[in-house]
Amino acid sequence: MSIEIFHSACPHDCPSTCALEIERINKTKIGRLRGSKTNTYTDGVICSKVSRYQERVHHQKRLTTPLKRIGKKGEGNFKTISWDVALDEIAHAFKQATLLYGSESIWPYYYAGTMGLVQRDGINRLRHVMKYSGQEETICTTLADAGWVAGAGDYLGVDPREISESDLIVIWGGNPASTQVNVMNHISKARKKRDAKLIVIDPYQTRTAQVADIHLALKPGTDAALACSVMHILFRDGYADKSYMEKYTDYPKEFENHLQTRDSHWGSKITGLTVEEIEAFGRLYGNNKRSFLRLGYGFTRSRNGAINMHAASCLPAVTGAWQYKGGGALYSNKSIYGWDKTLIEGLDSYDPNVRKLDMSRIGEILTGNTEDLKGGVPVKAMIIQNTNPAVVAPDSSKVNCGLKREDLFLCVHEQFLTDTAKYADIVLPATTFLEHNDIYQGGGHSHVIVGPKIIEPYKNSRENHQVICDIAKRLGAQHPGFKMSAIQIIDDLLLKANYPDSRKILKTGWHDCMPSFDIAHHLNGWPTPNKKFRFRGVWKNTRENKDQKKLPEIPDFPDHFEVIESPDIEHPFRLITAPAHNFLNTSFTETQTSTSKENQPEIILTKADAESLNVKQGEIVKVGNNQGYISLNVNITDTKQQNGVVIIESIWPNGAFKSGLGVNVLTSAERGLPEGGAVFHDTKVWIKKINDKP
Ligand SMILES: Nc1nc2c(c(=O)[nH]1)N[C@H]1C(S)=C(S)[C@@H](COP(=O)(O)OP(=O)(O)OC[C@H]3O[C@@H](n4cnc5c(=O)[nH]c(N)nc54)[C@H](O)[C@@H]3O)O[C@H]1N2
Ligand SMILES: Nc1nc2c(c(=O)[nH]1)N[C@H]1C(S)=C(S)[C@@H](COP(=O)(O)OP(=O)(O)OC[C@H]3O[C@@H](n4cnc5c(=O)[nH]c(N)nc54)[C@H](O)[C@@H]3O)O[C@H]1N2
Ligand code: SF4
Ligand SMILES: [Mo]
Repeated sequence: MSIEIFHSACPHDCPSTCALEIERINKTKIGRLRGSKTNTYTDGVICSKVSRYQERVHHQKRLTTPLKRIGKKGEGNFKTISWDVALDEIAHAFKQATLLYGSESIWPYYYAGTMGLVQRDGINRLRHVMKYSGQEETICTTLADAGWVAGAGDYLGVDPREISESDLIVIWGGNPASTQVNVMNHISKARKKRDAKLIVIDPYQTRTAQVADIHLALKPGTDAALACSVMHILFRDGYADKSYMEKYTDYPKEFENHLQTRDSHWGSKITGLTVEEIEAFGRLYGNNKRSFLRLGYGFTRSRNGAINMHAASCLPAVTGAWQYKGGGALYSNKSIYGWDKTLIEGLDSYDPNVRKLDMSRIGEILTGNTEDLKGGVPVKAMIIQNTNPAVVAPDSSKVNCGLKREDLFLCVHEQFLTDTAKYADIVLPATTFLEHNDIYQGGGHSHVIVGPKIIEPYKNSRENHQVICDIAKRLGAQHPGFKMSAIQIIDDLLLKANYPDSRKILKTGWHDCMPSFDIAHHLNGWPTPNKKFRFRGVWKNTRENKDQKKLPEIPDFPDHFEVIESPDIEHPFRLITAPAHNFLNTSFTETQTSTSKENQPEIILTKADAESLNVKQGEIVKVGNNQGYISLNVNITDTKQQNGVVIIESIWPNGAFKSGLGVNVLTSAERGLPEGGAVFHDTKVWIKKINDKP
């Protein structure tokens, strides 16, 4: 049989959403995966972990059949059962919980293990029709979203392909060489074509920072201070474009006054950068109007992260860089698509009176914190799709304690027996993106891509959509979406958005939704009520809980907001838990190549810190705080990382650690300000040599 080539999209949780070309060897086997050369964003480049996807899709540890727990929760002992028995048990458990505690005692829980709109978001249709508890999706983008929208109003920025037209690229708090690889390709083009400079703002030397012209290794959580000092320089030295600001921004004069006292000496004290480093950044930024700011997520994962995002997003509004090709900023383009997701998510059944639970506080929720439960009933039953909270959610000890509850019915629909699946009463085997139909949108670019079913489902695995429809049927849930196939839903979605249908998109591979230059650069006005970019950020607080504690007031204008966990005598270090190059969250931790490349969990320490702790390269240390501790190997660096800042690249499965739980034992489930959001890089810790007492 000859090899056929199919177009698809990478479904993983990554802003690249690469357009793929996939070799099909036969109906059950794929060959190589390549980045599409004709897609002008992907441009033939994908990450290495996905290019070896055969290793994941044809992995011998893929789940093959539904399972029922026979051992203790978390032990991982199961017997095989049929789909009918499994689905009946789930329906029975959900009906029982509803009968005894009400529909809000059921909490469907999901995240973006697949980014396909039908397979990922269909769980919400079941939720809304059945009035099950809602989910506040706070684990990833909440803080970044809040900070961007505070100024810019909506998620629209410069076409990332314009990076190749830029003279200066600033990668702020992201690590695209590992987390969004094709950005690096567009940067190389700008460097070749225009001799563009690359600045990377990151507390440690990532692979992106390694290739930068300038690496600003600031203290974590101090980005607003850096942004304010740079803007002070822009105003002070005549780089500010006053006529742009007059037309396109609010309160420029007041903002300038506010920045008067935020000079580079002030910024240096807070960020730990030198005055010279800050001044040089200000000059370079001011002198280059074709400056592209690529704003990542990493620098927003602190209690003050939203405020830091807003501060950084103000830079191009001060210089007026938005008016130039290759100038301006991109955080996300997710608002350009204009979807009507009523059919996918059952939005016509949405009831705002049903409580919404914060997914990042799953530990508190499952262990019965009444504030987190919004004063309502305990969670008694869950179905989890596309996420692995036993490892990825903050405050792991509490999360695992909650998942262990004997009175919690847990169904996990998964491709692998993850740490979360091990806690399940019923495990269901899931297809991969190669085995089902779906549709994907670029977050870091502007393409809609249809990903067709290319090979048959592995063994007895089923797609999310089918599982949700099968459960709905047993519960008597009524909605047109439960009676349609994934491809019918995709076509309805495309039709309502006035895009070509799935067959047409499959022929060309994708549909590019990028708005015109003028719209993307906001030259007809900003998507805010008065059409102006807001230096004075507009914040909302969506927390529905009436008894909430009074939150600290967010400063009127961008400023350093001192609400982060600062090191203290007992906890002298500040920890960042940045993504590992060869994993994608916990995905790919099951493939041998990725784990052997990552080798083992490590903590990256500066030389001076290692000396003060009296530890050597490769020795094992305990790292802890009031939530618990983990043990791992020391990796000493002599890069620009500041003393007192430590890094653990993540996210290793719990079993990679002696204590049986991983790095999120240390991270806090406290909500970032002002609307929640997980604070994965905002943690103070102590470090002890293994032979010291903890
Ligand atoms: N290889 C790989 N790729 C991934 C992922 C993965 O786990 N591995 N995860 C995927 C997901 S879900 C997402 S959301 C994206 C995330 O991708 P990114 O936008 O890159 O965000 P983060 O991964 O959280 O962190 C990026 C960088 O932020 C830095 N950082 C931490 N704190 C601060 C700070 O206070 N200031 C500044 N300036 N920098 C800081 C970290 O050191 C890290 O290098 O990547 C996706 N792609
Ligand atoms: N310490 C620390 N913790 C973090 C982060 C960090 O930077 N540091 N990053 C956070 C961020 S940004 C995020 S987004 C979260 C992400 O965390 P998760 O959403 O848990 O991401 P993964 O760990 O990749 O798990 C996704 C799971 O979905 C499964 N899956 C994939 N496709 C399908 C499908 O079609 N159907 C079904 N049923 N299952 C499927 C995969 O097998 C995989 O086990 O982690 C967060 N946790
Ligand atoms: S870079 Fe991201 S979207 Fe592209 S193939 Fe890798 S994981 Fe998938
Ligand atoms: Mo994420």
